[in-house]
Amino acid sequence: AASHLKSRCPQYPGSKIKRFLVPDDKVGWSQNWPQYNPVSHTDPSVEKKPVWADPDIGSFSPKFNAVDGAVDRTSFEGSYKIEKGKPLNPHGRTGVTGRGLLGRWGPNHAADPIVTRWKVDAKQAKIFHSVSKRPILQFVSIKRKDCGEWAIPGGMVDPGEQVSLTLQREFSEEALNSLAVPSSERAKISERISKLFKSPGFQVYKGCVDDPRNTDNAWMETVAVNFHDESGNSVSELPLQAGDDAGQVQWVDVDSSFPLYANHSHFLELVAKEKKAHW
Ligand code: RP5
Ligand code: MG
Ligand code: MG
Repeated sequence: AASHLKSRCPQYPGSKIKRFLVPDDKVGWSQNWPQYNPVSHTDPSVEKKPVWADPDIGSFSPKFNAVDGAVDRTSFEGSYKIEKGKPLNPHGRTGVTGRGLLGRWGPNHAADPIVTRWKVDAKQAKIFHSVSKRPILQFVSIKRKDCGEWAIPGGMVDPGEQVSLTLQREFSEEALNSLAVPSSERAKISERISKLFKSPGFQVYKGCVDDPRNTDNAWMETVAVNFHDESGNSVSELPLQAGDDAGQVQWVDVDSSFPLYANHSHFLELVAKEKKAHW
């Protein structure tokens, strides 16, 4: 249940909706709970049928647990159940039904680029943490406009898009503001950035995200990949500029005490472990 806390945040984001309270021992669908009376909620932004959203169930029956045309409706966590035509969140009850702010019924696939470098002093020497005695990593973090929380600059995988492209595109849009530069210069940014993103990277996590937007019938899943600038002369030299759904962007020390959106801290912990860095 530790990975299903933000999915049960009392107040549903961007609304006045209060989730039906789900205690830890009633999260699992296998727990019989006749009193469960979740609130149905689909945000107006989703109801007005934007291109990124599914229609309502009834008029529409997608192929769940399958790649449905260009939309990947498979889950990284195995086959999910369908009840009365609606998919059930593999991590259990959330206190809200419908899609809330999410466009897809079932899994909503995202990608999270974790771009890191070592924290160094004026002489380019690694800085070690006074308590853990380990070198400190820094990662590119954005402040989300929707909730004001610091986060990895991730975003949704477009229908049919390769995850490797989503990682690079979302990083460029949110941390380098590529959408605001003329297309001629955009090519230059993507050239510099694609070098780092062409390296295989370290796949940190693949699975459900404990996102506050999750509902009983719609949830976030992600592939989080670490791209590390070991020498500090690749991305470290690019000027960061917040764009799209990012309000601010900066290099942030990787540290367990820094609060992050959803369960992004967990992804950074895995990066720190792998790099034997301070956490
Ligand atoms: C999180 O939401 C993912 O981990 C990813 O960082 C992000 C994708 O959604 P948007 O940034 O497009 O809202 O669950
Ligand atoms: Mg984005
Ligand atoms: Mg985003």
